Amino acid sequence: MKNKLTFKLLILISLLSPMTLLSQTSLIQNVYNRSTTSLNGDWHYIIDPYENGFYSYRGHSFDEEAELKGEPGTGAYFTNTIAKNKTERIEYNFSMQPTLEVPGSWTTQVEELKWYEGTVWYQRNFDYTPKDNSRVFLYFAAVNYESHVYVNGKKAGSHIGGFTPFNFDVTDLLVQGENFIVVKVDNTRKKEAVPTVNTDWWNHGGITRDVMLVELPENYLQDYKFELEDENSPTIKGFVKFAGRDKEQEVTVKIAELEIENIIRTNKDGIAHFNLTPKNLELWEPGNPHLYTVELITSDEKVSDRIGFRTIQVNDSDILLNGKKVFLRGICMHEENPITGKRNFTHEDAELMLGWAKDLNANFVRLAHYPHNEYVHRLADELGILIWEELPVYWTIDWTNRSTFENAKNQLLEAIFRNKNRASVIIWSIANETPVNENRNNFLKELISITRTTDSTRLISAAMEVHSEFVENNSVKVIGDPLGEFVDIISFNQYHGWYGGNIDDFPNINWRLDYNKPVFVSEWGAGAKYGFHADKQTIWSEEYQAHLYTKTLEGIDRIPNLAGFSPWILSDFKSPRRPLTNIQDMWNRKGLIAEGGHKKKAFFVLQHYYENKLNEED
Ligand code: GCB
Repeated sequence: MKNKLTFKLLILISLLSPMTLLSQTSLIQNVYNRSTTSLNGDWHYIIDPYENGFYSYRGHSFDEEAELKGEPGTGAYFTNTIAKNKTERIEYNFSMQPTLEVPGSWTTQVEELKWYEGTVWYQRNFDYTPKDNSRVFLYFAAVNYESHVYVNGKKAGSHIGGFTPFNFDVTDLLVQGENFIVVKVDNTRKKEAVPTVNTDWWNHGGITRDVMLVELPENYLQDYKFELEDENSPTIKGFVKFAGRDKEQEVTVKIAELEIENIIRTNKDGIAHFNLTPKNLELWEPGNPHLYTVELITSDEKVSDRIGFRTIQVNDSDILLNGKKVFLRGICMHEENPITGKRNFTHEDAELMLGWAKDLNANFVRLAHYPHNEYVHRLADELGILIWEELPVYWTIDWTNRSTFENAKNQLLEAIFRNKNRASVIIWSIANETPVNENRNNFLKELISITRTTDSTRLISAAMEVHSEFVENNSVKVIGDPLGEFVDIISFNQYHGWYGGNIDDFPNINWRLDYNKPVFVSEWGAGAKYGFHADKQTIWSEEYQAHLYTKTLEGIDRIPNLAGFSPWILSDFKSPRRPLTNIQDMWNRKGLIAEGGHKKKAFFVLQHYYENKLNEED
C-alpha cells in the first residue's frame, strides 16, 4: 500500500515537474582529458515510428509500468535483447539488425531515414571489467533530440536537447564481461521544444557526437574554472569542485610555465576557491593564442587542460579584448561539413571549417544556431579564433510555457558548463530573430540574468532584427529592440538586397541606434549557386552574391557603433526550407563555400576586405 502511494506521489511529482526528462548526473568537466573508453562505432538500430518499444498497445509507458511494480527504471521492452526460453515470442532482435555509425546522423547514413523524424532505437554490446574504488559515467557529447538510455536493461536516465552533453553514473549498472546499452533517440519536432518546429537547418537525428565511458576515482574532480578578471592585475581566479564520498580533499593547482604550484583544500561541499598571482602572464588573443598547461593533481587523479587567459568587456561603443579595442571580422557557420553533407563531429571537421575561416582572414566565428561540438572550441582556442556560442532559441518559441523555459535554461547551463574554460568563447547568444513582445522579452530577460550570474567572464548578446521607420519620405532602419537594454552587444541580422530592398541602395541607408553599446551585424547574405555565372543583377548567380557583399561592405561603416559582423554563411548547408530545383535542391545556398568545398566569388570579396582591415590594425 505504502509503495503504491509513494509511486502515485512520484508520478504526480513527475507530471508536475518540467524537469522530468532532464534527469542526469552532474556533468563532468573536461571528459576528453580524463580516463575514457570510446563507445563510438557501429550500433544496431531499429526504426520505431509508432514507439512500440516504449508504450504498450494501451499506450502505457513501459518505464512507468516497471516503476509501478516497484522496479524503478527497469526499462523498456526493447532493452531485453535475449529471450529467456525458446517458446518466448520476441519480435525484434538487435543483433540481426543493420548498423548505424556512431557518432553520426541517421539522415545522412540511410536513404530511407533522410526525412525520418521519430524514434530510432540504438543498441551495442561492450566488454567491461569493473575496477575497485572507481565510478563509471556514460557520457554522450550530444544526441538529437530526446534520449532515454538503458544499461543492461535498466534505465540510466534521459535527456532533452540536441546539442549539449550529458552523463549518467552507471557504476552500479555495469557487470563483469558483456554489457549492453540501448538508447531510444527521438528527433520529433515539437511546438514546445527548443528549437521549435520550424528552423532553417536539417533536423539531423541520432547519436550525433561521441559516446564514451568515463572512469573516475571514487572521489573525483567534477568541475573547475580558471578565469582572469582584470588584465591589469593578472590574478587568475577560480575554483575546483569534488564529487564523491569524501569531498574534503587536497588539490595541487599547477601551472608549470608560470611556476605556480599551490595546494588548496576543498570544504565539506567539495569546493575550494583560489587566487593565483603569476609574475608574467602572457595573455591569450587572436594574434597570440597562448595556452597554458594547467594541472589539477589530487591523491587519486591528475587532470590536465590547456587554458588561455584573457578579459573581454565593453566600453560604450567598443568591445575590449584584454583592454584593447577589437573589431570582430566574423563569419557564421553551421555544424555541417559541405563536402560530406554530414553533421560535424570530429577534430578534422573543425580543422576544415576553422581553416576556411582563417583563410578568410576572420578572427571571429558565430556558431549558429546551437552549441557546436567541443572540437571546434578547443581548436578555436589553439588557432586564436573568437567564438559566439548560441542557444537554439530560434524564431518562435512557446514563450509562456514554463517547461520550455526550463529546457532552454538547461541547455544554456550545459553549454556554459562545457565551455567555461575556453578563452575563445567570448559571447553567449541567447536567441536568434525572435519576435518583439512582452512574453518573449520576459523569457529572454530571465535567460540573460541566469547567464550573467553563471558566467561573468563573457558578454551576452542575441541576434535581433531591425525595423524600418519612414521619416519625411526617407526610410530609416532602427536598431531598437527593447532587449537591447539588457544585452552587452546589440546584434542584428539584416538582408537588404535579398529579402527585400535594392542592394544598390544599401550604402545610403540611414541607421538609428537607440543604445550606446557596441553594434554587431550578426547576418547578411544572398544565395548563389556555385558555377552559375551571370551579370551582377541576376539573383542566384555568384556575381549577384559578390555584388551584394561589395555594396554591403561599402555602406556598413554607416552603422553607428559598429564593432564587427558575421555574414551568413561560411558554407552551403542542408535545409528542408529550400526546395528550388536545380538551384537549391534542399540546400541553403548563402554559403561563401559551396557543397563540395568550392569557393564562390563572394568569398574573395570578404577575404580582401578582411585583409585590409587586418592591415589597418597592424
Ligand atoms: C536568417 C536566419 C538563418 C537563415 C537565414 C536565411 O535570418 O537567422 O537561420 O538560414 O536567415 O538564409 O534566410
